[in-house]
Amino acid sequence: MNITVLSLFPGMLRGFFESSIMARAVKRGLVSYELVDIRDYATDRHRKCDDEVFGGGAGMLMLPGPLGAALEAAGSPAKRTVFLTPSGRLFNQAMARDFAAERDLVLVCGHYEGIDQRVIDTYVTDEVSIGDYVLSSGEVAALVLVDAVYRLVDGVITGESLAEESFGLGLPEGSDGRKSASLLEYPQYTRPADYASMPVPEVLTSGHHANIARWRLRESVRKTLAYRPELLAAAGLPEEVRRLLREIVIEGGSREPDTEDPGRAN
Ligand code: 6GU
Repeated sequence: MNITVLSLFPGMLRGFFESSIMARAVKRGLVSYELVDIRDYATDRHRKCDDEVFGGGAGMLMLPGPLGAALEAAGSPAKRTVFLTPSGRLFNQAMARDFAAERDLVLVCGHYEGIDQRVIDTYVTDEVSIGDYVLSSGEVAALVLVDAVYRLVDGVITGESLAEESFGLGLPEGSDGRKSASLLEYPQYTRPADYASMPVPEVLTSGHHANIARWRLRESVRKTLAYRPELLAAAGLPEEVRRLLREIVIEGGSREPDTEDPGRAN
């Protein structure tokens, strides 16, 4: 996959592409990237890239001239072209998979109050927001999108890791087409078994795989109910999950699970 990012502050992006798993993916030829400084496409001697908004209002807008020229040079709109904006469609894992299937991706980072609508109409194929809050720079949002997308490109991370996060809970597909999307991850522990007088839940050191799986599913349901109850409103939750949900609600949602209770075993 080739990723082109258009920005007024490409220095904000460079460190990400030169570090960690992304750096390795680039080295292995799985991902290539280009960081384009929009200011290089400004035509006046001040390299001006923004101006006041027609009709009035606070803030400045990015000029269509330099940005349009940069987009043209990047191959938009023939290539999938994403504008990062808080007024876009809310980003999710299904969109990440959709973008990961593209050979080329062009991202536009907005600054100031945004960009001229005519640039959006001419070059942008997707307007994407990463969440219901306002960031001062589209660069941070672009990196969130890039991170979610490139790791889904074949070979970037092991298929095993992807399979685990997608299917680990053995649930039917959620609305985004992946199984794990239905429930949040259960709590995890490593050595030592007793840390600061807090022992690891006993069931996890029991070696009883069925009980461990039951405990994890139950904790996932409990956590999802507490943090993301809307995920549980989805139709088609497996009967086992709905049963756990009823039990947790009756308990008040906070009681320690008792997986050793034979009455609760399947
Ligand atoms: Cl994509 N950009 C900005 N500036 N703020 C945001 C956002 C994007 N998504 C959420 N907030």
